[in-house]
Amino acid sequence: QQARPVSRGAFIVVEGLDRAGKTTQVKRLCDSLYAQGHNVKMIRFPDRTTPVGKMIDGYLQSKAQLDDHSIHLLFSANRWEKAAWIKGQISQGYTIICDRYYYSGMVYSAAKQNPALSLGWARSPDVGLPRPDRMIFLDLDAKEAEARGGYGEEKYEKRSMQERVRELFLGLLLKGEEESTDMVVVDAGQSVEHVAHAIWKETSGVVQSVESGSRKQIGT
Ligand code: Z5A
Repeated sequence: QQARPVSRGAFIVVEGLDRAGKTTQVKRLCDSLYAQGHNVKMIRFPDRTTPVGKMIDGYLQSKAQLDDHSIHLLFSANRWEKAAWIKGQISQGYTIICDRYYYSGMVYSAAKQNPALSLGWARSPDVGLPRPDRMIFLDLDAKEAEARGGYGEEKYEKRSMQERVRELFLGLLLKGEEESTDMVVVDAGQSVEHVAHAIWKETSGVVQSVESGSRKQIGT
């Protein structure tokens, strides 16, 4: 289908535990939006292709040791590297579907239980980044996530860490700030089809209203 002129593109983030199905669902959502005539691009964090991303990759693969604060700031820098690109694409009418964002940044660092690294501290370096129009949290029990393929190869892929991460993600709903108002929880324990359908229900209307101009500029 031919893409139609739009006011701006939407910015949709998909979050969740490792193996919750983020990559699978981001691709499906892009395909569905594209099939309906939307201009759409996907992006993922960490972006391991940049110099900063390569440092993050080394850390996640336990090839490099880094202080908790240092790695946190690298994850944030990795997002700032792409901030202007995201804004530019959105203003040109592209809807961006993003696999992980600053929510992961906050909760994974806070889940380390380093007393000098609170959730509040973890949010601060990301303040000012483009704010999503909707964040979908794919909620999955840590045990179920573990049973899915390839689990256990990287730094944070341990049951206790994943359980704390899930708790912190769900705790964002109670914060009463933008993290909670932007967030919708989808049960990721269902079939791929069912999860895709639930995500579609929560995002297609947002994309339509953004593109038709009923939502203002992208927030920060
Ligand atoms: N991290 C951080 O600490 N700070 C930050 O700021 C950011 C990230 C941005 C790497 O992330 C690590 O970085 C991550 C958080 C931390 N923690 N660790 N370790 P990543 O995004 O590169 O890695 P990941 O989360 O592990 O991605 P993933 O392995 O690609 O998982 P996924 O995208 O959620 O799942 P998937 O690839 O779509 O599916 C995984 C498997 O499950 C696959 O075999 C599928 O076929 C299967 N699957 C998918 N959906 C289903 C359903 N519905 N049923 C059954 N099976 C399914």
